[in-house]
Amino acid sequence: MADLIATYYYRPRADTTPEHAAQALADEETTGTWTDISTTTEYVRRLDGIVDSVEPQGNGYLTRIRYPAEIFEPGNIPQYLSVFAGNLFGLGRLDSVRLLDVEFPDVLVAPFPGPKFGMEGVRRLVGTTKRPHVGTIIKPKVGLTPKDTAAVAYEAAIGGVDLIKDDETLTSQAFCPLPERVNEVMSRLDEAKSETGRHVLYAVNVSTRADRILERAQTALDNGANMLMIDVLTAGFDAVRALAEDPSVKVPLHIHRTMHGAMTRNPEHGIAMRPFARLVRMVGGDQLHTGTASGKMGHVPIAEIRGDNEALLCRCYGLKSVFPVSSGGLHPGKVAAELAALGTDIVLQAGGGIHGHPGGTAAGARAMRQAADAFMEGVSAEEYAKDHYELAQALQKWGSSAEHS
Ligand code: CAP
Ligand code: MG
Repeated sequence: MADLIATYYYRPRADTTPEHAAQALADEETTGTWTDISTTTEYVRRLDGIVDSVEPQGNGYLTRIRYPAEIFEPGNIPQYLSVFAGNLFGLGRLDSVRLLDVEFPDVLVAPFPGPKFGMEGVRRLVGTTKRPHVGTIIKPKVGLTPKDTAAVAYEAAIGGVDLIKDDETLTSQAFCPLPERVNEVMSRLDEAKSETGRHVLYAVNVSTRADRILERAQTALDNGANMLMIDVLTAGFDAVRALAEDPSVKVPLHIHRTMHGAMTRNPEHGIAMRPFARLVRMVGGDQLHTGTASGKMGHVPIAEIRGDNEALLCRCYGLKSVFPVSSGGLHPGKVAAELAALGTDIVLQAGGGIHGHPGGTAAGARAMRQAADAFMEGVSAEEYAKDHYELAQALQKWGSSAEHS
């Protein structure tokens, strides 16, 4: 049985050598504790964590820790996390520690069916092959009634988006109960479909308490939902899994990562996006936010985002690929920079960058699609804007730059 290997960046406390600090981490998460103990019988030693390597990196060190696969209960994500992303973050012998990546042995991935649709399945539903998908988040993120939410969705669909989604904080509050919202939005999307012939996805945020998530998903499906959304870090990996593995859920799952910044943002401490991306693929997310090259959120090096997207797209473990989502502070003037940096197998989302368009939501959606079309045709946004009015208006308002918002 192959082992699980986790890679960490860390800084040891001043009175601790790098080797001792890495060993303390391996011990804490496997058979050891802070002192010798009399209860460690010899046969337990096969479960010892092994420090494979320690090398200098930046202000600290990089270590690869080998965890025997037998330590893990196959298929139990909370238990996996408690080992390679558990107590170690609080150990006093380390001033800081960041989990960078995890290599899973086959035996620990085998219990997971992975995405039901994956990128190819989502593309098939929408009818695309190569071009990036364009999506929008209904804004304002909270406050609209179901009818007004549906009116915004209709405008976005008419303008040409492939995907409309709830924002991460909208679930089923009194001002916009989920059943009415889904019902209204889906009937307006039907209207748009009869006018344009295009199938637009609506990702309904079903995040809620663990024991009610299936029921809520069912309510969304009963009201016509053709995609579901889960806030994976606040609802939990098993919330996604419960939906992915339920045979009655026959729609793709859009995965938002709200709260990730608490763990991913500090380059010296926490958890990088990579392990989360791998877990989301295992539990069955069909598309996942991984960040932008030029948007409004914290600036992650582009190479890191590319690596995260590669973890979603690579041929591995026999799992379908996950559609990466680039979102946060995007507008038509940033489309070329995103596609050049991250490739065209991507969902580009814009909330403010569509609903803030001077011509309104439909014009904003058109401008985003025009910017994507321009890139696919190898033409600059400025050139394309000469005979695409909505794009011209967007560039006039926001400009076109690869600088972060
Ligand atoms: C984007 C967004 C998303 C962020 C999350 C927001 O809206 O809806 O939640 O993209 O970041 O509320 O900010 P705008 P990430 O287009 O109006 O910015 O995808 O990096 O997790
Ligand atoms: Mg949002």
